[in-house]
Amino acid sequence: MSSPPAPSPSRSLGEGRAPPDASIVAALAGGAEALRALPPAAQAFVARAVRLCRPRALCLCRGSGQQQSALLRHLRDCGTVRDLPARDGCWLACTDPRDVARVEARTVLVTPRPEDAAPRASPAAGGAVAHSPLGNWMSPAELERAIDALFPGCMEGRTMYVIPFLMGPPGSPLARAGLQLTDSAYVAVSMNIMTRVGPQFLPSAPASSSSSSTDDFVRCLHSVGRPRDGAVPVPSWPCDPGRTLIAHDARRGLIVSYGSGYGGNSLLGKKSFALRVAAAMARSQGWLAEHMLIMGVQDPRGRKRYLAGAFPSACGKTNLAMMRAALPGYHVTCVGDDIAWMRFDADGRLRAINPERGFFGVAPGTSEATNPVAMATIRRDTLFTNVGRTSTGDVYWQGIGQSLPPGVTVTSWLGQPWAPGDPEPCAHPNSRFCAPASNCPSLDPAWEDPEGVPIDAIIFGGRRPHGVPLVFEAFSWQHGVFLGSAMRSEATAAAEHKGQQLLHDPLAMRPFFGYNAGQHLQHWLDLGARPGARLPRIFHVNWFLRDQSGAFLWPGFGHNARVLAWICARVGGEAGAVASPIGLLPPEGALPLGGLPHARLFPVEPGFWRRECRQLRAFYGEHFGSHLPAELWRELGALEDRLRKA
Ligand code: SAT
Ligand code: MN
Repeated sequence: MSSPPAPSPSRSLGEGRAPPDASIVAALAGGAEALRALPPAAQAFVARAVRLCRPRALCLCRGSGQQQSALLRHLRDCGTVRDLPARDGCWLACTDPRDVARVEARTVLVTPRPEDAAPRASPAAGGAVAHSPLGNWMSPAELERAIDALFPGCMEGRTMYVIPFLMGPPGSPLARAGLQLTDSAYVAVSMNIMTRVGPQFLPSAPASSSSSSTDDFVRCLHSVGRPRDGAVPVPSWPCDPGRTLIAHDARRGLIVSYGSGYGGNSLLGKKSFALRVAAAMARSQGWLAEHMLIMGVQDPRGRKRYLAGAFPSACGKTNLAMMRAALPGYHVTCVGDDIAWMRFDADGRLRAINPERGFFGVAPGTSEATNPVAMATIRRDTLFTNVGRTSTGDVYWQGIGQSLPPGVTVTSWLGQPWAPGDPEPCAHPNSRFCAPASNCPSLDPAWEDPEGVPIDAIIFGGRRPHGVPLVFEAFSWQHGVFLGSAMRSEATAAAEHKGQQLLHDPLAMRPFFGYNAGQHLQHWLDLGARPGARLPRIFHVNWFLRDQSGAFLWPGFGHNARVLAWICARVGGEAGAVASPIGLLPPEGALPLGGLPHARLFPVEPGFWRRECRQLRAFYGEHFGSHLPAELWRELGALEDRLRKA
């Protein structure tokens, strides 16, 4: 008789409360101290990960400024970051050029059945992985196999950073804890900017003895990886791009990421937890986790409204959230620029928190003209990645809006000498700044209110060069959800896609859905049907209309305040609207257009919209099929009817 197979090293990575093999951990440099500070369930997770990944040492992250400085000095000594003497407390990291953006093709949701992950994720016969535009699926057994192939010994010779963190303001009913283990000090430093870090944020005991292991904190295991052939062409930025995997098992509250140290692939509090896993939690707990900015708009009479806005990555969410209104008497404040967690309160109002504590914004194009508030936010204590560096120790990128002083030279993100006019940009198109929210001069006073801010309007938008008006309002919540489901935008540099293709991006969540996108839309519809819900109005905006020569029609940026003013007036019942087949439009003269003809900014061309309907019908059919809520098929049919009569 053959002996039973040895237990897989990954088996039950996320489960169990008792710390097994605590002695292994305690034997590591820093191990005993790291363990003692953590509740038993967290100790168990660390111990299992240590046994699997075999790091040389453990370092517990406490969220202190002192530790942050020590980590940055360590990163400097490793050549991962350089200081930027022109800016207080600022640093520049340059990555392996193969590790520069989210890797959507290798990002998966782990569920027993493929249809729980994405509407049309159908694996090839007997397969354990399936790809679809609305999400990729992996079976739990395949995840175990992948962990066994990727993680054993992956941290050998490295330190494992133990990062307890909180998403959301302390004390908020919406805040949730996580524990990320990573072998990247860069990730530890970034997490300390983007989230609230410290062992005090981990719940000390599970809510009840019957609670599952997902109730206390989300377990996040991350390694930059170790290529099989041992080749690390950029020793200061180890990664394993050929085998990258970012896997989410929301049922187990487990996120496993291997091979990339960049952005959303590795800062697991952000897209992985705050969007994908949180969306799955939100579905069962009756709230929403969405890819949305949150902003306050105060009008000249001092009345304040809060808006949430969903736009695909790199469509100007940060610019909008930090806008300086170019409209007299209006004042805009920022609650968050990327993610909103929202729930209805006892009075039926939708309230939103920003689960993050920092901004991870696109650098190129950020300037005093486009986003002066961001420029102020990144003056100090900011970690830049993949931007250019000047000989005076400052940052530089395309569209920074400042010419180089005489004699000042630039080194590109690739470490090459660079001069204005060179064909390649000095900063990678997806280069980023990572800055604490507290640096932001327009930060809303209520940004850390545990109850969240009351949301009066929801805005959907994308980059649409033609056909889609500057702003229009949905007829109803259902119609608004339909508008969200129908969102499309030009591809951006935030992921690996190439070219100027128009991508369908429902709710701006396409790469971030945490469960079947059809069920996510159904969850929106269900929340809207809740008795007593005082629903926000829903709008669609498009700042990106172009004329025949390809130039933008609308000045955008601070001038978008004119559109926000109309939205706030609609919310307050003070502005009229004109019905059209696609929704409610501002009447001519309702918002100042700076001399631009109304008809060009508010095109409602039946031919364009009929084409749009045909493409949407094809997209719905091909990618949602029977998983699309019946209400949304009905909304599409109703739009087609209205256009027929137009
Ligand atoms: O790299 S991130 O996913 O964090 C940024 C983005 O895509 O918006
Ligand atoms: Mn984003």
